[in-house]
Amino acid sequence: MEQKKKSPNKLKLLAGYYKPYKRLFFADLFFAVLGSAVTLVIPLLVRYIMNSVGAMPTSEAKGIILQIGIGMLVLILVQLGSRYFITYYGHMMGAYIEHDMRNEIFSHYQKLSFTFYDNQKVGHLLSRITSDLFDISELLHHGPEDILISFIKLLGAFIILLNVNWKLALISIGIVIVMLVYALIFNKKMKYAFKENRARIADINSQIEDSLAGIRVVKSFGNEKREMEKFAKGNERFVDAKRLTYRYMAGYHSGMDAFTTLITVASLVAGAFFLTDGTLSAADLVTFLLYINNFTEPVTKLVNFTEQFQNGYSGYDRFLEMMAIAPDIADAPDAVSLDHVDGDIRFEEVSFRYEENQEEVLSHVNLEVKPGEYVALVGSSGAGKTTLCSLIPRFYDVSDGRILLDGRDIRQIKLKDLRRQIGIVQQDVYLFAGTIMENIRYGKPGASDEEVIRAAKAANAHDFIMEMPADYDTDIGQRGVKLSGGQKQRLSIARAFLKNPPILIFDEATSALDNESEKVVQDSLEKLAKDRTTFVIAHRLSTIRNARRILVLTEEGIAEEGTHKELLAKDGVYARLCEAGL
Ligand code: DGT
Ligand code: MG
Repeated sequence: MEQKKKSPNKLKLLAGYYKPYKRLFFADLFFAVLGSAVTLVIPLLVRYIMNSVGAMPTSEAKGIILQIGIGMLVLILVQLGSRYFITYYGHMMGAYIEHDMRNEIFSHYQKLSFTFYDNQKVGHLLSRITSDLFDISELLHHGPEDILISFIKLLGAFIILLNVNWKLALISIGIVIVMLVYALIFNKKMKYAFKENRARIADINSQIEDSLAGIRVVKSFGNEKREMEKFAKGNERFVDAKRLTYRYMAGYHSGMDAFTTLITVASLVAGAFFLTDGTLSAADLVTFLLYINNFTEPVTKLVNFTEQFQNGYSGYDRFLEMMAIAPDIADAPDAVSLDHVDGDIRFEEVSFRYEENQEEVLSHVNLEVKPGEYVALVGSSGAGKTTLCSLIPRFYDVSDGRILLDGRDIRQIKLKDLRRQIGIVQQDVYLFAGTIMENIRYGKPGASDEEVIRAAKAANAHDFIMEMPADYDTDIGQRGVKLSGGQKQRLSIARAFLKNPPILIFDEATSALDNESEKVVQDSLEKLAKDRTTFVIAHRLSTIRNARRILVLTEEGIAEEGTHKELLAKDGVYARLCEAGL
C-alpha cells in the first residue's frame, strides 16, 4: 500500500518556492510600496495647490502650479511603471513558481505505481496540476503584495486624514469598518455558494465527459434521448446553483457600491457642516474626497485576499497530500543493475491480491519457465492471467512468495533494468495521439526511421501503414481511434520488436479479430517470440495449438499443463475450455 508520511513545517515549505525568485519577489514588493505611496501623495499636492497657491501673486502662482503639475506628471509615470511591473513581473513570478510545482507533481506522478492509478480518477489528478496549482500561485504572488498595498493605503490615508481633520476622518473610517464587516459576511456566503457551484459543475462535467467518451455505446443502444434527458436534468441543477450564487454576488457588489457612495456623501454632508462652522477649508474637503478611494479599494482587496488565501491554502494542502504519497514500488536500496539476462523465470509460492481486504487473485502459484521457452496461458475470464503476467515487470508486487529472474529475486533488481528486459503487448493496446512513426518509436526512443520501418515490417504492419494517407506520418487520432483492433495490435508488436527484449509478454486481445488479421497478428507474434522467453495469454485456439507448453490457470492456480493434444486427452478443464471456444 502507498504510505503517507507526515509533512514538516508547511509554511516554511511554501516559502521555499520563492527562493529562486527572491530578487523578483522583493522588486515586486518594492514597486507595490512605491505605487501606493504615489497614490497617497497626489491628493496632498492637490491640497497644496488649493491652499497656498491661491494666496500668491498670479505670476509666481502660475510658475508653481506648472512645477507641481510637472511633478504630478512624473508621479503618474512612476505609478504607471510600478503598476506595470507588479502586474507583469508579479504574475510571471507566479507562473514560474507554478511551473516548478507542476514539474514536481508531474515527476511524482511518473513514479507512482499501478495500485495508485487503479484508485484515482484522471480528472482529479489533472485538476491537482491545473486549478490547484493556479490557486496556489495566485496566492503566492498576490497575497504579500495585496496585503502590503492595502495596509499602506489604508493606514497612510487614515493618518493623513487625521491630520487634515480628525472628526471627518473618524466618520469615514467608521463607515469603512461597517463596510468591511458587510463585505466579509457577504463574501463568506458567496464563497459557500461558489463552492457548491463548483461541485455541481464538476458533477455535470464528469457526466458530459462520460457520455461523450461513450458516444459509440450511446448510439449503438439508441440512447441519445435518454442522454439528453439526463443532461437536461443536470443542466437545470446548474441554473439553480447559479441562482443562489448570483443573488449573493448582487448583494455584495451593490452593497459595496452603496458604501463607497455613502462615504462620499457622508464626508460631503459632514464636511459642508464643518465648512459653515469654519472648522474646515474647501481645499481640505476636496482632499478628503480624493482619499476616499484609498479607503474603499483596500477593503475589496482584503476581502479578496481572504478568499484567495483559502483557495490557495487548501490547494496547497491537496498538493502536499499528493506529494506525501510514497511510491510503493521503487528500487530497493541494495538493488543491482542488470545488463544481460537469459530469461529464466521462476514463480515460487506466489500469492497476490490487489487490495489488502480482498480475496487473493493468485494463490501459491509455482512455475518455471526456461530461457527461450514459449508458454501459452489459458483460463476462464477473470482467472488472473493478466494479473500473473503483470507481476513479472513488477507493475504490482507479490503479496507472498517470490519471482526470480535468472535466479535473482526481481525485487533485488533495479526497476529500470528489469523493465528494459521485458516487452509487453497489452490486452488493450494504448497508443498515444500522434503519428504512427512516433508511436512505434516509443519502444526505443532515438531509433532511426529505418529501424522503425524494419520493426513494422517484422510485425506485418508495413503494408497497411503504406496504405494510410501519409504512411508513417499518418496521425492516428486520440488513442489510435482511426485504426482497427488488429492494426493497433500490430503497431504494439512493432514497438516490442524495436525494443528487442529477451522476455516477452503477449496479452491477446479478447475482442475478436477477423480471420485475416488474426492470422497476420499470429504470424508476427510467432516471429517476435523466436529466441525469447515468451508468455502468451491466449484467447484463441489458433494461438495455442502450436505451443509446446500450455498452462491452464483456474481459481486454484495452475490446474493443468501440457501440449494441446495431451490436455485434450486429459479431458479436464482445458478440454471444456476448448469446447466453449476458450
Ligand atoms: P481476461 O482478460 O478476461 O481473460 O481475464 P484475466 O484472466 O486476464 O483476469 P485478470 O488477471 O485481469 O483479473 C483477475 C481478477 O482480478 C478479476 O477478478 C478482476 C481482478 N482485477 C483485475 N485488475 C484489477 C485491478 O486493477 N484492481 C483490482 N482491485 N482488481 C483487479
Ligand atoms: Mg486479461
